[in-house]
Amino acid sequence: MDHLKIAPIIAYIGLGSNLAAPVAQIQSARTAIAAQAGVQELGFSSLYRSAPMGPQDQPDYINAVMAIATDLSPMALLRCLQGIENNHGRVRTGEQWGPRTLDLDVLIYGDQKLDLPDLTVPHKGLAERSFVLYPLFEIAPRLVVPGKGPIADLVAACPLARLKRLD
Ligand code: A4P
Ligand code: MG
Repeated sequence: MDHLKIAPIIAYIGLGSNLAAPVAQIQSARTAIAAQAGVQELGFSSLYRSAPMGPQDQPDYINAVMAIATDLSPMALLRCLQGIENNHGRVRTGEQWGPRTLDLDVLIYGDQKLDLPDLTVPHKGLAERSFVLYPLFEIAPRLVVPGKGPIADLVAACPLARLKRLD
C-alpha cells in the first residue's frame, strides 16, 4: 500500500548549549539529528549568542533552530533528541534552567498541539523566548505557530533581550 504512505511532517528543533565549546556542540548536534533514520534536514538558522534565561551565574548560550522533515512520531522524535543530548554529555542536575552541554527541544511538530505527560508542543516557552523566535523567523518567516499565530507577530512582540546573531 505504498500509495498510502503518509507525507513527512515538518518539525522545528531548538538547539541550545552553554558548556564545553557550545558552537561545536551545536554543529555536532546538527550532524547527529540529520543522520537519524526518518529525519531529513530542511534548514538551519544562523547561530545566536544569548544571555542566560534563568540563573545568571552561568555562561551565555549559543542557540539555533533547525527545520526537518520527519516520519517519526512526536514521542519518537523526542526520545531520539534525548539520546543525542545524552551522547553530548548532558548531565541532568535537576536545577531548573541550569547550564547544559546540549538542550534539544521540539518546538513545533506540523500543525499539531500536544499536551502529553512528557511532551508539550508547541514548546511551552516558545512565544516568550527571543533566542527561539528570532532564529525560527529567520528560516520560516511565514510560519504560523499552532495556537499562537504568525511568527512575524510573535517576533514583533518579543524584545531582542541581549540576543546577537553571529556571522
Ligand atoms: N518536554 C516537554 N515538552 C517538551 C518539548 N517540546 N521538547 C519535557 C523537549 N522536551 C519537552 O526537559 C525537561 C522535560 O521537558 C523533559 O523530560 C521532556 O519530557 P529537560 O531538557 O530534561 O530539562 P530542561 O531543558 O532543563 O527543562 P526545561 O524546563 O524544558 O528548560 P528549557 O525550557 O529547555 O530551557 N537561556 C538561553 N539564553 N538559551 C537557552 O537555550 N535554555 C534553557 C532551558 C534555560 N535558559 C536558556 C536556554
Ligand atoms: Mg529542554
